[in-house]
Amino acid sequence: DFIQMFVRKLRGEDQEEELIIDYETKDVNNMTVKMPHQCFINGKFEDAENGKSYNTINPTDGSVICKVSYASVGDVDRAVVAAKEAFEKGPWGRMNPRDRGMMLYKLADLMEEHQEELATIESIDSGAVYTLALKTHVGMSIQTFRYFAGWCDKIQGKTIPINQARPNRNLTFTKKEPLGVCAIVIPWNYPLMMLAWKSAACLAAGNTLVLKPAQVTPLTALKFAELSVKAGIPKGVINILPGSGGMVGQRLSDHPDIRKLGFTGSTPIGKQIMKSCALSNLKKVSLELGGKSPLIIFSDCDMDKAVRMGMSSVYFNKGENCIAAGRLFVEESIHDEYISRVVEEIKKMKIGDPLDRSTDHGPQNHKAHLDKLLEYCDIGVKEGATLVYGGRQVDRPGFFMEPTLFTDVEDHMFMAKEESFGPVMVVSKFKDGDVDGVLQRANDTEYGLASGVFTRDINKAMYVSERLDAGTVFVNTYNKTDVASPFGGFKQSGFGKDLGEDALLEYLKTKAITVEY
Ligand code: TAP
Repeated sequence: DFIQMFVRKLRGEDQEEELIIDYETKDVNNMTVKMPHQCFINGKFEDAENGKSYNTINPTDGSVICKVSYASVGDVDRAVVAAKEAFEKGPWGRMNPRDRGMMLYKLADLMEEHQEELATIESIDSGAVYTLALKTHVGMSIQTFRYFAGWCDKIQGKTIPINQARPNRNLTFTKKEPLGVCAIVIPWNYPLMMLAWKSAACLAAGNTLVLKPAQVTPLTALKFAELSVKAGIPKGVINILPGSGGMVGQRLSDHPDIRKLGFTGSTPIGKQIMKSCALSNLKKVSLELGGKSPLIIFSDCDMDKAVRMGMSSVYFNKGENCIAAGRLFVEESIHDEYISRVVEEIKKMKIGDPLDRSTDHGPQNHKAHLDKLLEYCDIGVKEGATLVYGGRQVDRPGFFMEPTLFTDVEDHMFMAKEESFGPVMVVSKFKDGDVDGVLQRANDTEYGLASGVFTRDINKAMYVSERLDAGTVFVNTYNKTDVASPFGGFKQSGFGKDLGEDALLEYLKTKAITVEY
């Protein structure tokens, strides 16, 4: 078909060069998954330069899935050379934007064709419940590529009436240009989706990239690399390096030929990255960092909805969700009823194998994270918060934690301030009718990623959403992110949006050209 012809034309000399992949295969979830496990540099899968590898672990039972290449600084440097060459001299830079869009659509189609395989790999590598992995982790990744594919031929500048336009005949216009080689560093909670959110915007803008997945969840990123070759994306445009943050991530931040770094992860690492980006070559950065998102539930809410969505605001994806509600403020008159309704619902949650279609709650992503969550709960108990439910590891193999509920959490406590990033609902009461008081407490955090409010009073909802100091406000809903809507935080939750047109602009620079005629 046309795309295949086009792809062959673009690949030119490379068309005879077949992609060789040393797959790890596994029979799981009623299918055979084929997983690339090596570094992906300049269109080829290859071992790390120093031959090192590490094990990636299945959190459902703690078993080793396979060995994965452990990239070194030398691998980063080779990948950056390839990305620079692809940007400056390869077909990617010369291609017209509509054709670039076609390739990204093709990539999205291939991801869809492989969605069950991708979701299965995500499920075994990250512990994501398969049904959610299919719908959200993989489903939204596909939508993200389609959305940004559509932007490729709509990247436009402006004509600007400068003062000299008359009587001299001058014309100023702007062009939006790609930045060049971009680095992307992502966390483990939504491995493929975080890749998609950043890479799709980056590629649509015409850049090339070197991406480091989280060390604990590298497998869907490497599968994605394989699909990118099948979609005809030219060599060097996408490079994927599994490895450590301290080495690969740090080198990407320091590298003199990288012009932008897109990061999602913790606030302390974000600060370190920004510093390194500044000191090396002043590369542009965008940072999606931690959160402690407040959710305010007023007594005039739709109780059923507030219970259902309040639960998912915390327990969605085992709480490993950047916009998870880190603290719920419940109005005093409904507090006790709300808590007993939540307990009732927690008891119905099915904890188990994430590949089982009836499972609601899978294992935490990795062992160190589970340990940190258990310690988080211990601190809560020691400080005097009331542990109403859970707080323990589930007695079965793997890294499972009980969905947990704390009440009587006071403002000075560790739990009220620090993010858990796990299935821990942290509830505080507020006095009936005290809208300004609860707003003040909700905003008393250095984070500002997301927030939410439940009330049937539209005026109260508007008043509260105006005053919540966060990049996202959900009113009578939660977790409703969409590829077309900008996503990102205020304050120490970072800056620079993912998704929507705003994300595209993060990966473009503006050139002003003035002509006298
Ligand atoms: P981090 O420790 O910050 O790790 C994130 C990524 O940065 C990983 O790939 C990590 O590599 C890498 N990294 C570590 N040190 C680095 C360095 N010196 N230079 C460059 N890269 C480095 O976060 P995490 O524990 O994986 O993820 C949990 C945190 O991420 C939470 O705080 C959560 O709020 C935040 N998060 C935020 C969002 C959004 S959208 N704001 C989304 C998801 C998660 P390794 O693989 O070696 O650790």
